[in-house]
Amino acid sequence: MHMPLEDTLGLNLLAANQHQADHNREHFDHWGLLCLNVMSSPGAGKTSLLERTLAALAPEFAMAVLEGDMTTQLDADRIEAIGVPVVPITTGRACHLDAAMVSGGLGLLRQRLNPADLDILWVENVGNLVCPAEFAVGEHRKVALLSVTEGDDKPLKYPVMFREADCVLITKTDLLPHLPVEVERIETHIRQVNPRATVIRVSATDGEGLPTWHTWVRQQRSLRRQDTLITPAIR
Ligand SMILES: Nc1nc2c(ncn2[C@@H]2O[C@H](COP(=O)(O)OP(=O)(O)OP(=O)(O)O)[C@@H](O)[C@H]2O)c(=O)[nH]1
Ligand SMILES: [Mg+2]
Repeated sequence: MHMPLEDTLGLNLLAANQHQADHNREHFDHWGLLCLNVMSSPGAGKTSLLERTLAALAPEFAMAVLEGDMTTQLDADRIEAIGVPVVPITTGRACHLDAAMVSGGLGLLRQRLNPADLDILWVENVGNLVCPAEFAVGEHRKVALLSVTEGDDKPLKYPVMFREADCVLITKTDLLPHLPVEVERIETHIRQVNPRATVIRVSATDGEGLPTWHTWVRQQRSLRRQDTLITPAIR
Protein backbone atom coordinates (compact mmCIF):
# COMPACT_ATOMS: atom_id res chain seq x y z
CA MET A 1 0.00 0.00 0.00
CA HIS A 2 1.35 3.41 -0.93
CA MET A 3 1.20 6.04 1.78
CA PRO A 4 2.11 9.72 1.31
CA LEU A 5 5.51 10.55 2.83
CA GLU A 6 4.07 13.09 5.28
CA ASP A 7 1.59 10.48 6.61
CA THR A 8 4.42 8.01 7.17
CA LEU A 9 6.47 10.65 8.99
CA GLY A 10 3.47 11.57 11.14
CA LEU A 11 2.83 7.95 12.11
CA ASN A 12 6.53 7.39 12.88
CA LEU A 13 6.53 10.49 15.06
CA LEU A 14 3.50 9.30 17.01
CA ALA A 15 4.92 5.78 17.32
CA ALA A 16 8.22 7.14 18.67
CA ASN A 17 6.30 9.34 21.09
CA GLN A 18 4.21 6.40 22.27
CA HIS A 19 7.37 4.38 22.86
CA GLN A 20 8.78 7.15 25.08
CA ALA A 21 5.38 7.60 26.79
CA ASP A 22 5.33 3.88 27.66
CA HIS A 23 8.80 4.29 29.11
CA ASN A 24 7.66 7.27 31.22
CA ARG A 25 4.69 5.23 32.41
CA GLU A 26 7.00 2.43 33.53
CA HIS A 27 8.83 4.96 35.70
CA PHE A 28 5.56 6.32 37.12
CA ASP A 29 4.40 2.81 37.97
CA HIS A 30 7.76 1.92 39.49
CA TRP A 31 7.56 5.02 41.68
CA GLY A 32 3.93 4.27 42.55
CA LEU A 33 2.64 7.72 41.65
CA LEU A 34 -0.45 8.81 39.75
CA CYS A 35 0.23 11.06 36.75
CA LEU A 36 -2.54 13.36 35.49
CA ASN A 37 -2.23 15.29 32.21
CA VAL A 38 -4.26 18.53 32.28
CA MET A 39 -5.17 19.97 28.88
CA SER A 40 -7.30 22.76 27.39
CA SER A 41 -7.30 25.67 25.01
CA PRO A 42 -5.29 28.73 26.14
CA GLY A 43 -6.77 30.40 29.20
CA ALA A 44 -9.51 27.87 30.03
CA GLY A 45 -8.26 27.90 33.61
CA LYS A 46 -5.72 25.08 34.04
CA THR A 47 -3.32 26.96 36.31
CA SER A 48 -6.14 28.57 38.32
CA LEU A 49 -7.66 25.14 38.90
CA LEU A 50 -4.28 23.69 39.88
CA GLU A 51 -3.69 26.54 42.35
CA ARG A 52 -6.95 25.72 44.15
CA THR A 53 -6.56 21.95 43.88
CA LEU A 54 -2.94 21.80 45.05
CA ALA A 55 -3.76 23.99 48.04
CA ALA A 56 -6.78 21.82 48.92
CA LEU A 57 -5.06 18.45 48.50
CA ALA A 58 -1.61 19.31 49.91
CA PRO A 59 -2.49 18.04 53.42
CA GLU A 60 -3.36 14.62 51.94
CA PHE A 61 -0.90 14.07 49.11
CA ALA A 62 2.72 14.73 48.20
CA MET A 63 2.54 16.38 44.78
CA ALA A 64 4.71 18.00 42.10
CA VAL A 65 3.95 19.71 38.80
CA LEU A 66 5.53 19.72 35.36
CA GLU A 67 4.50 23.03 33.77
CA GLY A 68 4.40 23.18 29.98
CA ASP A 69 4.49 26.62 28.39
CA MET A 70 5.72 27.80 25.01
CA THR A 71 7.83 30.75 26.10
CA THR A 72 7.46 31.84 29.72
CA GLN A 73 7.74 30.42 33.23
CA LEU A 74 4.79 32.49 34.48
CA ASP A 75 2.60 29.48 35.33
CA ALA A 76 5.52 27.72 37.06
CA ASP A 77 6.02 30.86 39.19
CA ARG A 78 2.33 30.73 40.20
CA ILE A 79 2.66 27.09 41.29
CA GLU A 80 5.95 27.73 43.08
CA ALA A 81 4.24 30.53 44.99
CA ILE A 82 1.90 28.03 46.65
CA GLY A 83 4.80 25.86 47.76
CA VAL A 84 4.50 22.84 45.47
CA PRO A 85 7.66 21.64 43.64
CA VAL A 86 7.41 22.56 39.97
CA VAL A 87 9.60 22.13 36.90
CA PRO A 88 8.93 24.45 33.96
CA ILE A 89 9.15 22.86 30.52
CA THR A 90 9.47 25.54 27.87
CA THR A 91 8.52 24.08 24.51
CA GLY A 92 9.65 26.93 22.23
CA ARG A 93 7.66 26.65 19.00
CA ALA A 94 5.99 23.36 19.90
CA CYS A 95 2.25 23.60 20.65
CA HIS A 96 2.16 20.60 23.00
CA LEU A 97 4.27 18.62 25.43
CA ASP A 98 5.57 15.35 24.11
CA ALA A 99 6.81 12.33 26.03
CA ALA A 100 10.50 13.21 25.52
CA MET A 101 9.98 16.68 26.97
CA VAL A 102 8.25 15.17 29.99
CA SER A 103 11.12 12.73 30.37
CA GLY A 104 13.51 15.70 30.39
CA GLY A 105 11.31 17.42 33.00
CA LEU A 106 11.41 14.28 35.14
CA GLY A 107 15.21 14.36 35.03
CA LEU A 108 15.16 17.90 36.45
CA LEU A 109 12.53 16.97 39.03
CA ARG A 110 14.71 14.08 40.24
CA GLN A 111 17.48 16.56 41.05
CA ARG A 112 15.08 18.13 43.58
CA LEU A 113 13.21 15.17 45.05
CA ASN A 114 12.72 11.43 44.93
CA PRO A 115 9.66 10.76 42.73
CA ALA A 116 8.98 7.60 44.77
CA ASP A 117 7.95 9.98 47.59
CA LEU A 118 5.21 11.52 45.41
CA ASP A 119 1.55 10.54 45.37
CA ILE A 120 0.48 12.65 42.37
CA LEU A 121 2.44 14.17 39.50
CA TRP A 122 0.49 16.84 37.62
CA VAL A 123 1.36 17.80 34.06
CA GLU A 124 -0.08 21.12 32.84
CA ASN A 125 0.07 20.94 29.07
CA VAL A 126 0.53 23.83 26.67
CA GLY A 127 -2.73 25.72 26.06
CA ASN A 128 -4.05 24.17 22.84
CA LEU A 129 -7.26 22.28 22.10
CA VAL A 130 -5.84 20.07 19.36
CA CYS A 131 -2.18 18.97 19.54
CA PRO A 132 -1.76 17.87 23.19
CA ALA A 133 -4.48 15.25 22.73
CA GLU A 134 -2.37 13.48 20.08
CA PHE A 135 0.75 13.13 22.23
CA ALA A 136 0.61 10.83 25.24
CA VAL A 137 3.21 11.60 27.88
CA GLY A 138 2.76 8.41 29.95
CA GLU A 139 -0.11 9.77 32.06
CA HIS A 140 -2.61 7.48 33.81
CA ARG A 141 -5.49 9.87 33.23
CA LYS A 142 -6.23 12.76 30.87
CA VAL A 143 -8.21 15.75 32.15
CA ALA A 144 -9.65 18.23 29.63
CA LEU A 145 -10.98 21.66 30.57
CA LEU A 146 -13.54 23.61 28.56
CA SER A 147 -14.56 27.05 29.79
CA VAL A 148 -18.12 28.25 29.39
CA THR A 149 -16.89 31.26 27.38
CA GLU A 150 -15.61 29.03 24.54
CA GLY A 151 -19.01 28.10 23.11
CA ASP A 152 -21.07 24.92 23.40
CA ASP A 153 -19.98 23.64 19.96
CA LYS A 154 -16.34 23.05 20.89
CA PRO A 155 -16.61 19.36 21.86
CA LEU A 156 -18.05 18.72 18.37
CA LYS A 157 -15.53 20.90 16.52
CA TYR A 158 -12.47 19.65 18.42
CA PRO A 159 -13.55 16.09 19.29
CA VAL A 160 -10.16 14.41 19.77
CA MET A 161 -9.38 16.20 23.02
CA PHE A 162 -12.77 15.39 24.50
CA ARG A 163 -12.86 11.83 23.18
CA GLU A 164 -9.49 11.12 24.81
CA ALA A 165 -10.37 12.66 28.18
CA ASP A 166 -11.17 10.57 31.26
CA CYS A 167 -12.55 13.65 33.00
CA VAL A 168 -13.91 16.84 31.41
CA LEU A 169 -14.19 19.93 33.58
CA ILE A 170 -16.58 22.67 32.43
CA THR A 171 -14.83 25.68 33.94
CA LYS A 172 -15.68 29.28 34.90
CA THR A 173 -19.30 28.43 35.73
CA ASP A 174 -19.47 31.62 37.82
CA LEU A 175 -19.70 33.47 34.48
CA LEU A 176 -22.83 31.61 33.30
CA PRO A 177 -25.31 34.30 34.42
CA HIS A 178 -23.55 36.74 32.08
CA LEU A 179 -23.38 34.54 28.98
CA PRO A 180 -25.83 33.43 26.28
CA VAL A 181 -24.80 29.80 26.72
CA GLU A 182 -26.62 26.76 28.12
CA VAL A 183 -24.31 24.56 30.14
CA GLU A 184 -26.60 21.57 29.46
CA ARG A 185 -25.82 21.89 25.73
CA ILE A 186 -22.08 21.81 26.49
CA GLU A 187 -22.61 18.64 28.51
CA THR A 188 -24.74 17.03 25.79
CA HIS A 189 -22.03 17.70 23.21
CA ILE A 190 -19.31 16.30 25.46
CA ARG A 191 -21.38 13.13 26.02
CA GLN A 192 -21.97 12.88 22.27
CA VAL A 193 -18.24 12.50 21.59
CA ASN A 194 -17.39 10.70 24.84
CA PRO A 195 -20.11 8.97 26.84
CA ARG A 196 -17.61 7.44 29.30
CA ALA A 197 -15.95 10.63 30.60
CA THR A 198 -16.71 12.02 34.04
CA VAL A 199 -18.07 15.56 33.49
CA ILE A 200 -17.93 18.11 36.31
CA ARG A 201 -18.92 21.79 36.37
CA VAL A 202 -16.35 23.86 38.27
CA SER A 203 -15.37 27.41 39.08
CA ALA A 204 -11.92 28.25 40.42
CA THR A 205 -13.36 31.65 41.36
CA ASP A 206 -16.34 30.75 43.55
CA GLY A 207 -15.35 27.13 44.22
CA GLU A 208 -18.38 25.44 42.61
CA GLY A 209 -17.75 21.77 41.90
CA LEU A 210 -14.27 21.68 43.40
CA PRO A 211 -15.20 19.15 46.12
CA THR A 212 -16.59 16.81 43.41
CA TRP A 213 -13.45 17.28 41.31
CA HIS A 214 -11.20 16.62 44.31
CA THR A 215 -13.17 13.45 45.05
CA TRP A 216 -12.51 12.27 41.49
CA VAL A 217 -8.77 12.91 41.98
CA ARG A 218 -8.81 11.00 45.28
CA GLN A 219 -10.58 8.09 43.60
CA GLN A 220 -7.97 7.90 40.83
CA ARG A 221 -5.18 8.05 43.41
CA SER A 222 -6.82 5.34 45.45
CA LEU A 223 -7.26 3.11 42.39
CA ARG A 224 -3.57 3.66 41.65
CA ARG A 225 -2.65 2.69 45.19
CA GLN A 226 -4.57 -0.55 44.86
CA ASP A 227 -2.75 -1.15 41.59
CA THR A 228 -6.09 -1.66 39.88
CA LEU A 229 -5.86 1.38 37.64
CA ILE A 230 -6.51 0.00 34.21
CA THR A 231 -3.92 1.04 31.67
CA PRO A 232 -5.81 2.65 28.79
CA ALA A 233 -5.16 0.91 25.50
CA ILE A 234 -2.89 2.79 23.14
CA ARG A 235 -5.28 5.00 21.22
N1 LIG B 1 -14.41 34.08 36.11
C1 LIG B 1 -13.48 33.12 36.16
N2 LIG B 1 -12.26 33.34 35.64
C2 LIG B 1 -11.34 32.35 35.73
C3 LIG B 1 -11.62 31.10 36.32
N3 LIG B 1 -10.52 30.32 36.22
C4 LIG B 1 -9.60 31.06 35.60
N4 LIG B 1 -10.07 32.29 35.31
C5 LIG B 1 -9.37 33.39 34.64
O1 LIG B 1 -9.07 32.97 33.31
C6 LIG B 1 -7.79 33.48 32.91
C7 LIG B 1 -6.89 32.34 32.48
O2 LIG B 1 -6.70 31.47 33.59
P1 LIG B 1 -5.44 30.49 33.68
O3 LIG B 1 -5.63 29.68 34.91
O4 LIG B 1 -4.17 31.25 33.54
O5 LIG B 1 -5.68 29.62 32.39
P2 LIG B 1 -4.71 28.52 31.74
O6 LIG B 1 -5.57 27.50 31.11
O7 LIG B 1 -3.74 28.03 32.75
O8 LIG B 1 -3.96 29.38 30.63
P3 LIG B 1 -2.70 28.91 29.71
O9 LIG B 1 -1.78 28.14 30.59
O10 LIG B 1 -2.12 30.19 29.22
O11 LIG B 1 -3.28 28.09 28.61
C8 LIG B 1 -7.26 34.25 34.12
O12 LIG B 1 -7.55 35.61 33.96
C9 LIG B 1 -8.03 33.67 35.28
O13 LIG B 1 -8.19 34.56 36.36
C10 LIG B 1 -12.92 30.89 36.87
O14 LIG B 1 -13.28 29.84 37.41
N5 LIG B 1 -13.81 31.94 36.75
MG1 LIG C 1 -1.69 27.90 32.61
